[in-house]
Amino acid sequence: MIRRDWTLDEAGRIHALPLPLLMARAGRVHAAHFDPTVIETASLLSIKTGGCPEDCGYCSQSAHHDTGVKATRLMDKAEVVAAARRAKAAGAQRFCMGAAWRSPKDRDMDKLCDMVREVSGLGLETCMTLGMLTPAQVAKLKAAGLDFYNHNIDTSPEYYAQIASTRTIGDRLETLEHVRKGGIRTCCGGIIGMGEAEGDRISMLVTLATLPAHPDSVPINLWNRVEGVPVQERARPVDPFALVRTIALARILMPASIVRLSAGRTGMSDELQVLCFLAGANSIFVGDMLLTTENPASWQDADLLERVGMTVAPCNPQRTGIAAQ
Ligand code: SAM
Ligand code: DTB
Ligand code: SF4
Repeated sequence: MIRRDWTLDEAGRIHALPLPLLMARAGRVHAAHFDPTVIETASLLSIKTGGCPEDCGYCSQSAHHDTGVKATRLMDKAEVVAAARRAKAAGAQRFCMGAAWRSPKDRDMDKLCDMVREVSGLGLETCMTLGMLTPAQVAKLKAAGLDFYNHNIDTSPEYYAQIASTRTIGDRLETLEHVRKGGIRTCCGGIIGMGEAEGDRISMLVTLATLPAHPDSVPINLWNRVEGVPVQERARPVDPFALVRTIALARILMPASIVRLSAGRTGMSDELQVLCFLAGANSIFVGDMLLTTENPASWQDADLLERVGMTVAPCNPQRTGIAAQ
């Protein structure tokens, strides 16, 4: 059953279960909605890097922080399509194009829509993450065939002001609403390891799980350390079991959503990644790079999945996209 009436109290009690009980519950929910041996893969490309006007305290691409990331212009379509071809050849099912913008300029929309059409034409699922969108921009991307839009809430409503001041979590939720109402599937999650409290992780997941529809994909990022950003001062190492608990709670609260173990895998042991899969994560980013930071090499991921008898395939395609309406 898909519920959207979770309370902080109830989620907190689930999160606090002894780990074997939490894992068993998450495992049951996972197996009821997905084949737990199957991992979905997505590939990321930064189509416009750095120089972003937002001041997100965790991000290497904000113009407010001195991180050494060089700002680039929006890539040409041909370059993007070539990268998508390579991602498909490497086995990715979804191609996610990210831009370091607060929101796209209307003059860029035709070019972005052309990219969506061509990448879709290769037989890949398309995803974009471009910052805030107006309903008119959503309609254009939808008409071009965009499958998913990524727009994370990043942390709890309570902690949000500590990590960004140029926007509110309400702004994020507004764009998500435009995307949902415009008929594009939503990808929305957050980051842990930015110095937030355990309660913030629970509150972030309850915020997602009580939206008018659960996000179709929920990326859980472990903050990938970048030098020169304010979060550096706040960040605390995350207990591996705290990450597993976050994944398990996401799986239990949003049973039919794809839960993606996203940034931060380079610092995780094989065993921790597999614990996250057992807790209900069923997607990863593949390819050597995320946007500006590193990701495990493809051979490492292939080797890991093979050793534990897991395979890469579309995640029960008949079930994806059915998250609570
Ligand atoms: N500018 C757009 C936006 O903010 O939605 C799209 C790109 S932005 C880099 C996409 C997401 O990447 C952010 O919402 C955040 O969750 C994640 N992210 C950024 N820097 C990160 C880091 N150092 N570690 C983990 N996740 C990060
Ligand atoms: C998401 O939740 N994680 C991805 C994707 N959505 C766009 C981005 C991770 C970025 C990690 C930091 C970097 O590479 O700059
Ligand atoms: Fe810009 Fe997105 Fe980075 Fe925030 S997370 S600074 S909006 S690229």
